[in-house]
Amino acid sequence: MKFSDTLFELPSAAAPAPTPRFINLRGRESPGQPPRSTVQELTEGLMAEAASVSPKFFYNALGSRLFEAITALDEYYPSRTEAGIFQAASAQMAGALAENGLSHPCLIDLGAGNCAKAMALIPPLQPRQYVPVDISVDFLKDAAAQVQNSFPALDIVGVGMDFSAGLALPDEVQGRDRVFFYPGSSLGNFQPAQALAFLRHMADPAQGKARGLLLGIDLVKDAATLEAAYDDALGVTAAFNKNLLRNVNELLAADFDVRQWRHVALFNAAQSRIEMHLQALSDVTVQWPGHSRRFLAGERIHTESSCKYTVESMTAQLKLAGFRHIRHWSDPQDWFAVFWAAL
Ligand code: AVI
Repeated sequence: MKFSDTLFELPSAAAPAPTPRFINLRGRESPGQPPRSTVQELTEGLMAEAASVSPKFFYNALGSRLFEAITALDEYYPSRTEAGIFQAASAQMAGALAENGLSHPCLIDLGAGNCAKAMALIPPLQPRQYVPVDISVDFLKDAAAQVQNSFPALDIVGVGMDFSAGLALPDEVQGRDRVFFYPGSSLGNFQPAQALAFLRHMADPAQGKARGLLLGIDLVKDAATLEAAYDDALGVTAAFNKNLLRNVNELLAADFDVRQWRHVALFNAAQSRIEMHLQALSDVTVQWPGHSRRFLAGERIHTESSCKYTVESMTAQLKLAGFRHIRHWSDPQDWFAVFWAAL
């Protein structure tokens, strides 16, 4: 049977889809017992003069669902714009991969979430192995099982890990023909210098072992459009931002009162990034074991930066990271771009 026949074979009643393999590298994270590094990282950020919490702490189970809701909002144009680009150009993308000898790649989906974006790319890209990776383990397990249901013959290895800390993937992930799929402008959540380091790490033959990268990135545009995308009328993004405090409460046994904070989103043009903050509505003292922090009214916790690139600035980043054969596709308004970059 040809590869394509087995990949798209429908599940029959007699042979239910297998449960995909799943490797959890996140360690034990029951409430009250997060890894020591998590406690340390959160404590350092909250105790800093300019307090901050990494955006990775948005994504507990509720946060992942709230993010899914954000992607359906009218104001949040990145998801639908990127989906339109994939729909229009996925055959050309498959052609670009094939030109680089990657007709049946190992597709590594960074921050896979509900795996919906990759599901649409599996038919045109025909991966030999699909590796969804996410920090939100339970959410990912369910999503990987759904992918397996749709593609019963596809080799799937789900990996629960914080890939912002490194890309050392388990041995079950094939080492050759690796194509990283990093959609949704998630690279924008790193500062440009960190983004470059991450791209270099991906391309390193001793680390990520990438042969190619499919990258979705949001482009610079007018401030009003950008700010509306991060401060929607329904308040979903505000809930997503404030839910981070609930996650911190759970991880640190802290006592943030969500009602004492307001959501702030602004475009910092000088740094070409949207910033999200939580701002104290009045003086508040927050406590967790061994620590206490007083925030004055108006003081902020920086929770996310979402850097916006131009086609030129992202091309330059990819070149600096060692990628060659770079091309991109964008929408008619040039609001978003998908890059293919091969080594
Ligand atoms: C996941 N990441 C690319 C989103 C972004 O646009 O920076 C997260 C997000 N934050 C608020 N809305 C969406």
